[in-house]
Amino acid sequence: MKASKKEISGSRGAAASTSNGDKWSQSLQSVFELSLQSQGPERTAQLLEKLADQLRTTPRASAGLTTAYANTIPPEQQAAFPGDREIERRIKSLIRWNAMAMVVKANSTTNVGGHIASFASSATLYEVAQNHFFRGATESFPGDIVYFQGHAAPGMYARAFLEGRLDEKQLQNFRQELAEGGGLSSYPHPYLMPEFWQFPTVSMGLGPVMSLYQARFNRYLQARGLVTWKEEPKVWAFLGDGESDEPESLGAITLAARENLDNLIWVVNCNLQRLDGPVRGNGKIIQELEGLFHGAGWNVIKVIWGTEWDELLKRDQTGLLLKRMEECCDGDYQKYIVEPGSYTRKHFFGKYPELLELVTHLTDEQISKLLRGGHDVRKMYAAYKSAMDHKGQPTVVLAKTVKGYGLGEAGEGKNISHQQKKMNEKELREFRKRFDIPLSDDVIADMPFYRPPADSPEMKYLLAQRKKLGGFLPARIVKSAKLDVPTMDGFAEFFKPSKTEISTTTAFGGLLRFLLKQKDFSRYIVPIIPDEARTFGLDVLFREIGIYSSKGQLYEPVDSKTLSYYHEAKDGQILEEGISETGAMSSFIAAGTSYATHGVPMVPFYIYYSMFGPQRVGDLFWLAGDIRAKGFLLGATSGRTTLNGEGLQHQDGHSLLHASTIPTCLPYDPAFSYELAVIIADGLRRMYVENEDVFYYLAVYNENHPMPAMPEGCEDGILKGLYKFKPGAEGKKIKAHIFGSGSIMQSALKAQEILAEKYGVSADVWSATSYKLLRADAIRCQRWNMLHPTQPAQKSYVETLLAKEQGAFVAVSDNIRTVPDQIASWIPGGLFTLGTDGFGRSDTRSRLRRFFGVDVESTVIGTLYALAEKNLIERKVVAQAINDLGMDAEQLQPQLV
Ligand SMILES: Cc1ncc(C[n+]2csc(CCOP(=O)(O)OP(=O)(O)O)c2C)c(N)n1
Ligand SMILES: [Mg+2]
Repeated sequence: MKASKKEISGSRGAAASTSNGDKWSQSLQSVFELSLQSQGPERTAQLLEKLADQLRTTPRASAGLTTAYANTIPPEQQAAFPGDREIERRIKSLIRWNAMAMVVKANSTTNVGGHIASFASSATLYEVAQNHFFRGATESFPGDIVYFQGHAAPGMYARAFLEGRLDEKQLQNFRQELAEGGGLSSYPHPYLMPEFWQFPTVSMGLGPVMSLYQARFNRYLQARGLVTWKEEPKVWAFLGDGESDEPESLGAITLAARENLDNLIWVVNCNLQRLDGPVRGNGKIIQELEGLFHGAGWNVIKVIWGTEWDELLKRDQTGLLLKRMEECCDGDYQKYIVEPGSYTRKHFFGKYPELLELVTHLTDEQISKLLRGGHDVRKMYAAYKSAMDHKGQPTVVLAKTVKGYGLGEAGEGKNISHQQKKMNEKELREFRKRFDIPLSDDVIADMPFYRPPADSPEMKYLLAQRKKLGGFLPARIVKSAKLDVPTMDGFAEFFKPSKTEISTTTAFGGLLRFLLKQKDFSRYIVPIIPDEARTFGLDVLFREIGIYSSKGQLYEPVDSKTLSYYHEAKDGQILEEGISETGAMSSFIAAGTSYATHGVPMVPFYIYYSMFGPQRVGDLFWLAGDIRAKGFLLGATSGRTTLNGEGLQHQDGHSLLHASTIPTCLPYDPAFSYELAVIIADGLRRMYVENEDVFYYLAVYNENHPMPAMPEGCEDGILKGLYKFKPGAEGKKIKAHIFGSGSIMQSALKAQEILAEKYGVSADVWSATSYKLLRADAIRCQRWNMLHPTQPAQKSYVETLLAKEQGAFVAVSDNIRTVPDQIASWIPGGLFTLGTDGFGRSDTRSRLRRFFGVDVESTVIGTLYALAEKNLIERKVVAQAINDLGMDAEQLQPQLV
């Protein structure tokens, strides 16, 4: 197809102004070279910077953070591709086929879902890395750390199948993990496939942010001398362009530049589409991301065009091709994929007659096959090589691809591509043809998986490349390593009564400092704080163990003369994350999985403002379970009424419930120092000696009160979740039981006295350290009993413990009632619960506790009411108590709906 004469003459203006532009560009180039010669590079840089500043303040000038819509690496600077392109193409095609077949097969008989289009677009991004860059773990190298894009999981399974690591049965059972013989998890889940996946990624944004903190944690481990690597592993994160919209994806990228994390490489698969449609139909996501990453101080490598475009760009003397590339928006580029080559000729090249001229030698078919950079192994290799060699900055590779590449009519570049999981026979045949899959017509409809014979060139090549690179990835290899943790006896000093009244937060500070003094153990501790150390009285640690900073301390801190000055050090132990709970939680996860990632078990203690825990970053809490993280999370300033002045957005009465929802999390609500000590001592044993993959959530409070001595023999009860702390007065006929926890234990203890003195009730006070653990145990028994109806029933711990107790049972806590109610079904005669449902507000503790109904008086009245409900006392006694204790029956209540 040729452009008409009229069209060519009509565009002279544009061409003329471009050649004018060329002259300017040449003049500037010679001034630049002259300046370099006479003034030197530094002075030239200053001059250019000055000019750039002027440009930035010129109305309508660009911010100067983006470059042309072209590949960052020009062809002449491209590292040569060292592989065998043809064999790699064949391997990749087989992986494409198996990945597609896995999803389509699963959906032919079930509705389990799956994705084809994401991996179809990123196959080359992974294959180049697998054949040439990702290094597996060896004796002397820890292995590169790779965050695989969640939706590309079928591609990773398909490769592992060729590698002989997964069998056909497993592929057959993709997303059917409960099927006979087991199956493959939908996405990367180390909890479900602990020998395969290392990092969960599918909740978008979490992979990217974790990778930043992982790369920084690798530096921390090195700086503290906990690892010595001859070669530093790279951290690779693969993400989608749509995923970049998540605040977690981009919100912390400046950290990587600030910390000079040249051990970090991000690859953004810019297929221009997300789930519903284009990522930036009216703009260009690659340019937007380039500007952002440049602004954040990253090295940016754009891989937009495949090799065939080099020739066209070279031949284009007018500059119009680049201009045309820049003026099209992503919506246009998507259309060029869906439409035939003739459309691209007409609408892309056809805008300028000179461009039509440029492609007259190409057929429409050839035009439609002009590749995007992310599908060209040579371009991707050059980009990765450059990223690997880059020093001083993290690198992001922005690779342009096509969503659903190769799916043709079934979903290439279409808005429905993401959801596509079925293909008809015709589409399967086309796919087979396009990728030369050696399967015959009569089997194609069955979509058999295909693995070439072991002695085929493909298999030999694939295995040889991985062998050269040290082994397979992904792979999660846990070398069991025990820590020399202090035993329970070692904590004896915390089992004694405190000399003064203290809070459980202060008690924790003491415990942490004690642990930091344990010779062979202390170096494995990672204290993590998001800008709140002073709130928790932990600022003393600044001087004692230092705050990690890759730069040391380049200034004299204003408080250098004080005892706990702000001490930053290259080998500092504290990770002071600033105001980023997401960052701090990512560090917790990096440290808590170090036992698996690096074979170095680290013990994170992440202490933070309770309200900004699971409510703020709950998805990362959930992920901590999936990734099998270990460590201690401390929700400080816990309790809706214990933290009093801060009000509605700060007062937390529900984190314990959130934490209870995470299967591998052990949530505790200790009331006393010794309970905290017992829980931490046992946690260290379970996680770092028994190697259990669990983590702890501990609620700690800021209210000072006496810390009693540990009663004899209560350790087991503390750990299981309930024990009798203080029996009620003897010689009283009426019996009750109050479960207290956290700071509100104080209400229970005072209520116990009043009940005995004024109302003749003997109330035992129990410390309920973990309702979730009690419930978990009860549920286990209940399910067993249900399924073994004719056998003697099992009895849970809580049922056994309370079996002989009489009277009424009451729970009181500084959390919503749902926390204690978790065990209500197993309490003899039911449980009456007092809690802090509703929004917090600022006031004194006593007024707040009266308002919510968890103060001493409310506890007394609640206990009497529970007794009256059981006809164990008369109702008028309750009314009398309301009167005696000055309770306003019509007082303001927390609003609940
Ligand atoms: C936090 C979160 N929100 C939503 C989703 C659902 N989701 C799965 S894939 C997807 C689109 C992904 O687009 P993109 O990041 O561009 O990846 P691509 O498949 O195009 O490579 C969405 C919205 C998710 N997995 N995680
Ligand atoms: Mg996308």
